[in-house]
Amino acid sequence: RGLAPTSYLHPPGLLPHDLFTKYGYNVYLSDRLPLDRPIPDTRYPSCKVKKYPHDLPTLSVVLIFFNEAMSIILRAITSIINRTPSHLLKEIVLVDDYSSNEDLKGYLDEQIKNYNAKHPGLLKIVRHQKREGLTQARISGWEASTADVVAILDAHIEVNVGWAEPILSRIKEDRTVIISPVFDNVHFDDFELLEYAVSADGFDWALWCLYEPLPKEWYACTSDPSLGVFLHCSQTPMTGPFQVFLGEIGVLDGGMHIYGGENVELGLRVWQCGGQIEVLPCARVAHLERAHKPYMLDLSIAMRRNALRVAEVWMDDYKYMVYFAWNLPIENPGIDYGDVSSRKELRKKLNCKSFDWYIKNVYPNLIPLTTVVVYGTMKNTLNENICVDQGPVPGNTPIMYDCHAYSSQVLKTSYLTATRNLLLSFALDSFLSHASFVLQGSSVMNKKTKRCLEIVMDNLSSPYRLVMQNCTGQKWNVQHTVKDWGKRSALR
Ligand SMILES: *[C@@H]1O[C@H](CO)[C@@H](O)[C@H](O)[C@H]1NC(C)=O
Ligand SMILES: [Mn+2]
Repeated sequence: RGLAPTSYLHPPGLLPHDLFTKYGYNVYLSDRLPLDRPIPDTRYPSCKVKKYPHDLPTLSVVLIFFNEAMSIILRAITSIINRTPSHLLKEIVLVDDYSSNEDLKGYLDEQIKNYNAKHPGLLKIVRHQKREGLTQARISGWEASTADVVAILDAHIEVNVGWAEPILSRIKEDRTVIISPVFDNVHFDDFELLEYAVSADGFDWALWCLYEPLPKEWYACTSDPSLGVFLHCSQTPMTGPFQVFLGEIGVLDGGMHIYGGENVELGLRVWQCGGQIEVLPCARVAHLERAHKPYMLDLSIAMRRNALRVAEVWMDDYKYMVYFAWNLPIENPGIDYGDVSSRKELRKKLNCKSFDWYIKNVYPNLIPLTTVVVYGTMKNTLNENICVDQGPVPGNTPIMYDCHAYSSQVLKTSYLTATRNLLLSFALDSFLSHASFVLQGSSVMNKKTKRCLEIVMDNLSSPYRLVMQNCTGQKWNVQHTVKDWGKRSALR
């Protein structure tokens, strides 16, 4: 097995370490690994013996990149050509989100010509004229695709054997199913493949994707582990193949910035508008996870904005839970999430179901925060520059600390239940269980001991301490109040 062609090797002036810093993975090694290197077949045994029809829908594969190393892109292309039946692979569409690396211009065009000399019309490239972000890049790739089924992937992947047939055959069975393959992990340093477990990705109220355990039925002896599992979120890198059904419901929300939230938006739109999303254990794609993201801006800013877009368009009265999760006031959150009117129209036009239907029928594991009445930071009226804080040892004794409103001070999951008990989430739990907190600006009293949560200053030079003591009439406020909670009948 020969080495990779050397024409794209990086100039000797760049040390392996510099390359690593620039790209976030071991480019020095990648440049020297064969483009057609074998990778372990991570499929279940039942997948390997499964038979699929010869006659299946055709496939366009979209590969998105931004300043990716040339050897990585060429290896992705090579794996797709070698591991997809040629009668099914209609084209590979490269989408360049305005890279600045020189080799991704003329040299890449030459490579495309070479591939097309061997496989006429197979490779296409779409180049953005400015940086437009992942979501727009996916949309551009989708729009340039002409096959029956479109698979949208990052360019730092290698598809594994037999990856396409299960996807195409499932979509042939049911055209409203959106599929994700299982993504295994290519290590950024040694490029070894690590097998990842199948998981049913879900999300939390901040709309971050997270791993959900698989449903129990799936593990039952009688079940076929090659069958699909429901997905609620296509975990970012894990953007699976999309198909024609998406053309009807729209690919992604073009109003989203950079990154984050688009995966949950897609999930909700598909489920609420009559489709479903599945992960197929027999379809495996190896994904290179960077050690660091060299060009990523502060993710949480774009994520928060995108989350509010999703909440406003798709979540009805449940949208308030997204505001709790991000500790934002429901009125005037101070975030411009852009114009969502066309998204709301789309939802109406497609006659999509409610979020209440979705959470009750499709995603019962997502627990509504219906008892929240106050959330955010908690201050004593004696001194409003300091906030209750979980302290240096989470789960230990809470302290008073200068207000910064980062997560250690946010009573995100503090609940004021119908019986008006304040259950403070973090460390205060044991300290304060069964405290009563009737209204904003009232004392916080432990109903058993009749003692109050208060602050004391031992002498003028020491900071305030948080204590339980005989009540002296101190009052507390929590940052945000849910004013008309309980009037929202949909949430009961
Ligand atoms: C707290 O109040 C109780 C009941 O009124 C009283 O017996 C006790 O001495 C008080 N403790 C302090 C430290 O003032
Ligand atoms: Mn990726």
